[in-house]
Amino acid sequence: MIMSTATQESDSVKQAVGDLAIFGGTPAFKNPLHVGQPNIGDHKKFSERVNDILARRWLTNGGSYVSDFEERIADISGVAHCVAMCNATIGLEIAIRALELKGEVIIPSFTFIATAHALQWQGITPIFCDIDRQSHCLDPEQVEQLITPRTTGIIGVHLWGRPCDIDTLTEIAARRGLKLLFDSAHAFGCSYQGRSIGGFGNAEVFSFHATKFLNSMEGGAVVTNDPELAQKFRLMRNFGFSHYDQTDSIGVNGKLNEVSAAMGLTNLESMAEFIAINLGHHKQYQDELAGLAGLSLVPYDEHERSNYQYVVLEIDEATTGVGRDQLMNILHAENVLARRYFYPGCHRMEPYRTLYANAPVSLPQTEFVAARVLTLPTGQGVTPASISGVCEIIRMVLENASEVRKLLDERVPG
Ligand code: T4K
Repeated sequence: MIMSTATQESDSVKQAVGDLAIFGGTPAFKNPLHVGQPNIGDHKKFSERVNDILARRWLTNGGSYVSDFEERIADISGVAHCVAMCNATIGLEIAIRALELKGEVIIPSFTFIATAHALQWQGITPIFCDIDRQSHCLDPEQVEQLITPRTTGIIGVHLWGRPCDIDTLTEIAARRGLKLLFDSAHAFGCSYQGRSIGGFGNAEVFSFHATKFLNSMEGGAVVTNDPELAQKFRLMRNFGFSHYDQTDSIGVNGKLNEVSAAMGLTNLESMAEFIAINLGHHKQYQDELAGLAGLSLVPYDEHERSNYQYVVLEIDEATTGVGRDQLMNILHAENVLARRYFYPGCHRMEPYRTLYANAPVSLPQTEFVAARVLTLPTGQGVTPASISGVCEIIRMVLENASEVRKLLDERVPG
């Protein structure tokens, strides 16, 4: 049985703009309503597994919970090899090194900073590419334009769990002799043209961080159908050790521990319920925010499998009359901690803003999307009543946009 951790209900009805907490009213939620609250499976089963780990005194380094977890992830993703990692960032770093990427690698700027850091950390230049305005993923046309003699690879990111244009990227990588890696941190349990995410490109990297659809508290995995590459990942994950006292390559400590694997295994048993909850929440947001001009919810393709982990609003300020940041500040005052992932885009964050200040490329779609998106609370920790509370606030703000805007402007001196 899954125990709900939801404690918040919206208990302050907003009848007038003056009731909004940002203007002095009582916050709608007593406790913060987070984006990214963990989905947690059966507490009892998890405890039993932890007790077993303690009794057997095997905590990490080749433990049986990690190998069971790897088997299950490979099975669900339809790939031959899964190498569990302590997090996806280390997974990306290991995959990048094992694929022998160097020089320049093309990535989207509109992603979590770890995608860029995993390259720069190893002295490889991330070349920031624009995204497609609809999919929020790499624009293959610009990828092609950015290829230079120094380019060794492409990293696509399946943002929000919605797959990139995998076919076109695969074709470009093959034709131009480049490696193709996918940052699939958001996309465990999702599909592309009916095939599970995990088996595309040279390798894919999942994140099992607490905030992800499937979590092992901290954790990740690199998956591939290439046995030699998988062996390289395994060696690099454990300092390069192949036997006692023998290293075959350079390596790092990327190992997942047994308790994290136990958490991952426990949560896998509730995967179907997590998807059902997320899908229900997504539909509820869609229904309760319907008809608000200038506001749209990023859709998931009904013909594919999705984990629905992100509820992403796009706000067109010219139509709504209230900007994304204004709406976010209003929600924060109500204790709804909506997030503007992945603002302002990696190219505008340090060290990249300074390092590549003169990069010639323009990223209009990235800038456009990064200025509009706002992610809303979802997942097992959020109740339908809380979602109704969030939607009521958004609706009342947008239906009274000019009054809200006027009051907001009055708050800023000058
Ligand atoms: N590639 C992509 C595309 C990614 O999105 C990520 C990670 C990675 C690579 C790297 O994966 P990992 O190395 O992390 O495995 C969070 C996560 O830390 C990060 O994993 C994730 N992406 C990113 C999108 O979100 P923050 O800075 O938002 O974390 P934080 O601490 O603000 O947490 C988010 C919200 O979740 C908060 O409002 C509080 C809530 N929360 C968080 C935790 C940890 C809880 O309620 N309980 C919790 O235990 O980065």
